Amino acid sequence: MKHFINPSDVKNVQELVKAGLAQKANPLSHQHLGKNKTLGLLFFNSSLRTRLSTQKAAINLGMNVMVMNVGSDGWQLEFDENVIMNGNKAEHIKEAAPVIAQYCDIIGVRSFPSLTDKKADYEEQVLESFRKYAGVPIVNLESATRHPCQSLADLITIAELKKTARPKVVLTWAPHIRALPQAVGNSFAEWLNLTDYEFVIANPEGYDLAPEYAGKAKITHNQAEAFAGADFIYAKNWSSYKHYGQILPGNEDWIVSAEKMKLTNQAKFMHCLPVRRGLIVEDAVIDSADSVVIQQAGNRVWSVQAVLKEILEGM
Ligand code: SN0
Repeated sequence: MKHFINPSDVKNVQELVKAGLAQKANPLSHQHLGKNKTLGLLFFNSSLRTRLSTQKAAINLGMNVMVMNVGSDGWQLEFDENVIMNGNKAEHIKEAAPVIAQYCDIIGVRSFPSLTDKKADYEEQVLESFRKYAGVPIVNLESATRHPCQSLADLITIAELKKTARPKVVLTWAPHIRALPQAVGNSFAEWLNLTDYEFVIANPEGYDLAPEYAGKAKITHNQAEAFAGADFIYAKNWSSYKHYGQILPGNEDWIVSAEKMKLTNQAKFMHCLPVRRGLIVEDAVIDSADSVVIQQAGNRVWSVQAVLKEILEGM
């Protein structure tokens, strides 16, 4: 693997899931692989799990780690080509990326979408510019349209917990007060579509994900129908793709409730976190024995450790 930006960078997703489980069983098995290698983590946005789990995975692999909140501590970066830089952006990505690459063997980047410029967001201007100008492997720590480290951790979690070969997995939209990216939903769908699990996406009208991400999933606007017989309920809010970046009125009743969970096949409750209790999910659900959000977050280490290991092995 050279980069880890989207699933097409991965040779075999099932093998990567297995590699994650193997790292979990034996975290220090490759602790010399990253010796004298430096991982740079660049955050344009907030992070808890991504930052700490990636740092932990790198430590397990013997790497050195440098972290920078480039969004708040760095110069504002220009990504457009052929512009006169007479605004508030002091540095161009054409200099910033190759400079950082001289200090780092691998660069991880977190950059959320603008949610105003659909074209730039869906062209992945920030991540693709790093890929183009850094010349070292790039790891996507949540970009405008994807969160592959999360999705790989989610597949690892489902692999650990599934009771049948082909569980019914439901991605359900849930309400939120802020306009959030589609990245987690997009990415979960994109990766689920690479398994043979039964996969249903439930969301209100106007909230369909971009078709290239929803892929072959069954899409329904009827949440109760989706929940029926489900083995996994994965809750996530996202703002509208169609009415780009908007929160559409209504739909507060899409909260994941204990009542709705009764429709399922005693489904496990999943969420990538951070989660807003009382909006996305009732306390009774996230505090129940069927909630696996903590295990899911724990698996973030093994997901990114499998990715870093494969990149290091290819260097
Ligand atoms: C991010 C998102 O993409 O939805 C990160 C998820 C891993 N979530 C948020 O920004 C939540 C912010 C909030 O106010 O609840």
